Amino acid sequence: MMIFDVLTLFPDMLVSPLQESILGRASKQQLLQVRLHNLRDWAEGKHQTTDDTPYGGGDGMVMKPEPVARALAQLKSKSPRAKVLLMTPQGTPFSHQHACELAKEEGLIFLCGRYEGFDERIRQTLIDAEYSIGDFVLTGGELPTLVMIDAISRFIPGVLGGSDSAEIDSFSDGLLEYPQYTRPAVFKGMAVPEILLSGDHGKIARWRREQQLVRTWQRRPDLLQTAPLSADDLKILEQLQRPVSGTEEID
Ligand code: 4GX
Repeated sequence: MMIFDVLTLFPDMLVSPLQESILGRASKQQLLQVRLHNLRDWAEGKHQTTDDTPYGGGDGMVMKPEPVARALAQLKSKSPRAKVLLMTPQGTPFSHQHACELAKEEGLIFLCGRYEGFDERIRQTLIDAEYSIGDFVLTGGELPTLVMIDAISRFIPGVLGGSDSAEIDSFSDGLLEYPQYTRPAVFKGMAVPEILLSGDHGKIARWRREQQLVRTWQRRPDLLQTAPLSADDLKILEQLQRPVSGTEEID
């Protein structure tokens, strides 16, 4: 069973998302366990202070190193092989590939920052990897932690049932997904593509692959640099790049 430890000042932020739907089911089935820890429990003094003003001046607050160091020492003593992860806009862009690899670990410890983040000496000595979930600034590391736990859990065997298999999902083949349709056959005057009603599974598979390539080319051309493409795929992409017949220049 995969153990996720989360160290945060706001453990309640994570409770309901982890109880619902697929993650809730996986917890009940003991495929994973998320243990939430309040950093304040390792703070000292009457006010259990976890932050302080930055040396050198400036706006905002910085999280003090001692409570984090004490908390991580205790969590690591219980999960000695667990990797400690920090979520920050300065981290490595988190991807499908990272989710897949992290799912093979036996434990992960997520350190959630608030304010301007942690004292640099925490980052230097106690963190194994830093990830960013995108180029925007959030109010803390709690939502990135939820995003990462969700994405990682999908790769834990048994978490996705038969109807929600990870293998055939977006990104496992490096391309965007093809469009999906369900009943009714006509909705607000828009018909489902005829080929999907044909029952010809070979044709349907080729149409879906073509849709994946078209969408990826239109929306995320960067992904085509790394996606594994067949000779047939390249032929389809060549046709997309060719100008519409009748508009080509004559020389
Ligand atoms: N992808 N944030 C973390 C506080 C902080 C700052 C520095 C540690 C070091 C974010 C993101 C993100 C905002 C989470 C600042 N903690 N994290 N927080 N985008 O914006 O991961």
